Amino acid sequence: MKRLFALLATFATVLGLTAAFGPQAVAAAGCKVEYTVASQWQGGFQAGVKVTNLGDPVTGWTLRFAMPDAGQRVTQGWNATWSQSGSAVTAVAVDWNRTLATGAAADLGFSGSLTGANPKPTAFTLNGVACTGSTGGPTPDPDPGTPLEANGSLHVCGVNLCNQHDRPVQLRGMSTHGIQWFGACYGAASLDALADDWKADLLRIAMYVQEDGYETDPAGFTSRVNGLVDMAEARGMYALIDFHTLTPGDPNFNLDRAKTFFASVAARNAQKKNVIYEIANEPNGVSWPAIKSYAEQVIPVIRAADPDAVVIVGTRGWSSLGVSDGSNENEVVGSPVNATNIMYAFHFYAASHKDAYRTTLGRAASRLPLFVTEFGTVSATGGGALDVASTTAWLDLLDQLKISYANWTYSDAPESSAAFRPGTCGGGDYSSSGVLTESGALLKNRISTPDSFPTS
Ligand code: IDC
Repeated sequence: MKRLFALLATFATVLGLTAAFGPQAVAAAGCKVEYTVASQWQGGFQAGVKVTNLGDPVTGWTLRFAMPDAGQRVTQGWNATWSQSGSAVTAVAVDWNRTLATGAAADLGFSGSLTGANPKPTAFTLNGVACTGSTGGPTPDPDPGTPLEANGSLHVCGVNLCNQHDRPVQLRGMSTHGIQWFGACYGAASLDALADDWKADLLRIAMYVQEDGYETDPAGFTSRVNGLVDMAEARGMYALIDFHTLTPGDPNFNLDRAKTFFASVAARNAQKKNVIYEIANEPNGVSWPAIKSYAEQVIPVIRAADPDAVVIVGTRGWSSLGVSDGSNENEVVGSPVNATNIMYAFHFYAASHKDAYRTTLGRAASRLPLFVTEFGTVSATGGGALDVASTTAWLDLLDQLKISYANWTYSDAPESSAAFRPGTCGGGDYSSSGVLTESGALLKNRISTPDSFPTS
């Protein structure tokens, strides 16, 4: 036997195949699965499946597991292609998550039907290997401080947003509604709730330019925005200053106003670590070259006063990277804004924008730094039914790609995208569950989970 081995080894060396017989030949494999039931109701449930690759990087993967009984069925799944035969469930990677580096995770989920109790599935395997692993590592600092303390000054690193330790981070937070209409929603109590109960990292300050916004009182709106920047900072949150252009859709219509506004807020806030600038909410009915030209005139104004802050540029088709106009990210990749430390905005409304948009985002995320500065759980009108499955698919994808987001809206507007029930901002209670809408409850659940920002 020994002889045979020696012979084989010699043979291998001669053929230059030592590695094929050495320990390196055995690809390291292993995985960990975290299965969570997010919600359950009569006859159904929704579950999340986070699978972490603990072995060598894989390109293309299949996750299998066994439902405890065949009456428990996947009815709709996301972030993978799902199938079920008897009790055996299969989830195959989709384009945007087929590559899993060592330690990387894919977040999948599904809605299921249920006949009896809801015991956990068993026998999880990734590419045929049992998922028995644990990721180990140091336990996170029990008191990492506020998001602002943990991350400090932000900058763009490759396609990511990075913190003071030069490590990628994802900020999760909420957008105000138009501050000209819902000012009453942004006082000390509501921002305390956002920081303390929601544990949000980010407040987006939506300053409309038209519709009774900035153009009617530039000094007044500039000072309101600055006040909100300070309130966010005092609570350890980042502030995203959104120059909320919408109608007309060509940001150049507001070029002079943008220059005046950003020169002022950038000078006033240059020393702060918590400010991010979003220079045009949703360009629409306008070409990418026109948006790029606007950006290349506004960004230098910001840089002159505040050289190192992150700036976010809206994209074509209501910040859809052009998808809503039949285009895609190629126009930006092929002709990027001539500036550094910038990101591009991507917006979606979960009930209106689904797989085609997710596919574009997944592909674009490895080519462009992206920030979801606004999204809704409902239709693009801001109303209609909450789409839980699509919202969950989106948020799982954003978590996986470490893309920051702000949800429309932290307000009590009489529309289903609002987080609070109408009338909430007239009272002082932003904390009890009774004041939340369905959308608010879902978002608060997602945003309040621990951040575990990298600390070194
Ligand atoms: C909507 C508001 C609604 C308001 C309307 C026009 O929810 O109350 O009447 O704007 O100002 C966007 C925009 C955002 C929209 C939102 C929902 O950025 O201003 O808010 N939406 O329609 N893009 C896609 C959807």
